[in-house]
Amino acid sequence: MFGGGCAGAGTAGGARAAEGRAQPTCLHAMTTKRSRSRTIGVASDRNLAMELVRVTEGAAIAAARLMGRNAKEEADQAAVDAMRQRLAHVDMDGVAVIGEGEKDEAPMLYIGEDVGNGNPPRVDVAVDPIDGTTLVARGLPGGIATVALSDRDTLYATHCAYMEKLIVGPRAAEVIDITDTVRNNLRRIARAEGRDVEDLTVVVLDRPRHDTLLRDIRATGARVKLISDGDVAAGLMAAMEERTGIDVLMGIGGAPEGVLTACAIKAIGGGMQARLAPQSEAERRTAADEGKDLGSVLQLDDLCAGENVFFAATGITDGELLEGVRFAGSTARTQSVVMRSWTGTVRYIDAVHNMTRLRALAASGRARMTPVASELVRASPGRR
Ligand code: VTB
Repeated sequence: MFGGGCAGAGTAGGARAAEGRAQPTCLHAMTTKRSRSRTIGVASDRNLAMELVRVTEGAAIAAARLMGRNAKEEADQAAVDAMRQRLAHVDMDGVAVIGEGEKDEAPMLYIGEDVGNGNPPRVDVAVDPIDGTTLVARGLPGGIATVALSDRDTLYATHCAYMEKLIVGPRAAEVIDITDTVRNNLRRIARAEGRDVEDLTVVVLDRPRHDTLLRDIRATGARVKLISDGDVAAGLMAAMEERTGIDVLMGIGGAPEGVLTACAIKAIGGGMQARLAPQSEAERRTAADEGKDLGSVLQLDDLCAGENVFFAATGITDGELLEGVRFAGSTARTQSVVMRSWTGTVRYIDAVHNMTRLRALAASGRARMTPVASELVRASPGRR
């Protein structure tokens, strides 16, 4: 729980995270280092996910304005800016451990960057302002904005770009083994689910590196769903079996996305195993420099050792998990999901943002009070 300082720092995951943590990699991060970290002595019943959703709503609205414009960088930058601005107002003493964007050299929140207003609790922060930038740039389904928080020193830290993942829902959580064959895993998962392998649906990123994996899955008779991007949402769907019709996620995707997904799975209660999967010599060197053992299996608690984990995601483009941002008349409508590991509560939040009022607040200089105001002003038709 929050309190007592570095919860999890003594755990395997916590120790690894602390050891792997990089120094701030940009001037901004280095100039904002605070010395006012405090610990809290009592457990807090705050559900920070309820505050995080305002952050993801702001990022989603900012990115959605640029949907389909074939401008990945611009959309990403808009989402990053909105997220950074909103995170600064959240009551927390956070450090960005996962700031997606390194792999694609995209705009990002930097690893080591301080986030939040410096008040307790002390937390690790993982962000992906847009998971599925290409989806948003092309107006395709499945782009989301997402943030997670966990007790300080409990998130897996790495600069490696790629990670092999195996994700299932709660019923099959105990039967997966990423070191075993695809066939054996799918057989055990089907048994745990009380179904035939032929009735399982496995979601896989559509990449040439997955040719053998796909052949192995298809040889078992299982159904396959290929996605072009967005494996955070896909991982959530695999764990949220009752809502999505997807049972398993397999294959190699982004490592930052893997840690974010693990945060959500701590709340949903599914199963996840992972292994770093470098795709280049440079990445292998990064792993070696970080002292990472490429053979070792990362369990859910290695990826996220926190007891208090909060996750929020908002749809940018319409997807199977979440609806995208809809601009209509003087409103913008968003759909989000928020989760908290302590209680396991999962909430879906539909919000209607009143553009007219928020624009008036922005004009009066009081927009800071309203996290999405500036995005709405930017996003309102005819303003750009
Ligand atoms: C996935 C996907 C992301 O990276 O993690 C993917 O969810 C993996 O990397 O949206 P490659 O695209 O290089 O295969 C993203 O596409 C983000 O870059």
